[in-house]
Amino acid sequence: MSAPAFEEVYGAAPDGVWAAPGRVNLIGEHTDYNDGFVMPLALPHTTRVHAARRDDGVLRLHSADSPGQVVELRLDALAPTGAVGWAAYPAGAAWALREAGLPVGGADLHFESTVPTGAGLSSSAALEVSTGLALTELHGPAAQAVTAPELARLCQRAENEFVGVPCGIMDQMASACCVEGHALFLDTRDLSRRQIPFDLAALGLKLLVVDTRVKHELGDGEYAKRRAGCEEGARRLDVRALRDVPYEELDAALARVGDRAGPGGAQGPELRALVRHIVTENHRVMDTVRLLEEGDTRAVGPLLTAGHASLRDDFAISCAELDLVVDTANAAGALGARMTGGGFGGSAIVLLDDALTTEVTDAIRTAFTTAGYRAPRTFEAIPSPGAHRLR
Ligand code: GAF
Repeated sequence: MSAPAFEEVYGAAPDGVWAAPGRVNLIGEHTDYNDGFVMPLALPHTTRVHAARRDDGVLRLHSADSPGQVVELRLDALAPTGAVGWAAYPAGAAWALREAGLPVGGADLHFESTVPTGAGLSSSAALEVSTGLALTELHGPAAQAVTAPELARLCQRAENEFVGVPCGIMDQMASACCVEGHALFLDTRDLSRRQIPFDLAALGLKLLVVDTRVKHELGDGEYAKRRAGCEEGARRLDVRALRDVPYEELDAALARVGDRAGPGGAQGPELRALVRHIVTENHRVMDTVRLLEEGDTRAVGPLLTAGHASLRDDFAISCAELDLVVDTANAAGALGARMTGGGFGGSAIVLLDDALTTEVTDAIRTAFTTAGYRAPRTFEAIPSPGAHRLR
């Protein structure tokens, strides 16, 4: 069945259409809630919202994925309730904009998305940011004054407080601020950023995304546990966030974390492993930026693989399917590979010579079949624009 258009749902044409992309993260995983460094790039996969302004304080939401089900909410009654389901993301974005005092009113919204859900590719951020952009642009100059990073912050607040997921800022910043042909090097402490040219085709290289189709669920408590463990590590080291632990002082810092169990029951060795991942991962991001800026893109491969080992062994958020992608891709001649996003399933990325694409992809497929896993979905990560108005 084809998706019902805005007109069919609401009986009139929309005022405009906005799009916000999903993302893959090249490197810098779980560093964002430690005030650290990340380097995502936007995907060509977007959430598009067809939107018409309303001036009666009503927000109506409809998704092509749930045809015929219109969610109707009053803006002045929106409150963080721990509500589940897709509508919590756009409702949360509207709530956060209004909490920030922006003169955002009602709207009729119809969503269509090509961002795979539960694949670690930021479908939630795409939903929040597309909503935020549409609402601010529909409701006049005062609302339009919000900058892209401010919008990202508000969408993060929507996810943290309205939806109840304790995520960092990376996904919303990627969706709002990425630039076509570039990776976004972001300091998540102050949101300072640099767009790093990322033209792999010119170098005969490719970045593949392999969606294992193992569903990840950020809300299942494991993400929050890692976050709490990192915060405990920072407390023991007497720093504002683990970003402040210098790489050169890692051994001394690990010794200071000690053996005491943490508040959530995490043992000393587990806390030390979390700290080690964050400190080494921030260092890998800086190395990646340097290599890309020096034009030594091939040398980024081993950093990706080292990042994966750290996420698997120290942060303990990989899974058998993700490990199989990484090991198989590397054995088949890739330059490097790693899981990307929150973990516990979702997607991996593979950096490889373009000429090896078929070989590596086939090797991964065969390995999945042999292991009895569901066939993965594979596509190229083409660095695409951040959120924008389509018409
Ligand atoms: C998820 C979160 F939403 C991000 O904030 C980030 O922490 C990521 O996992 C891990 O790097 O996508």
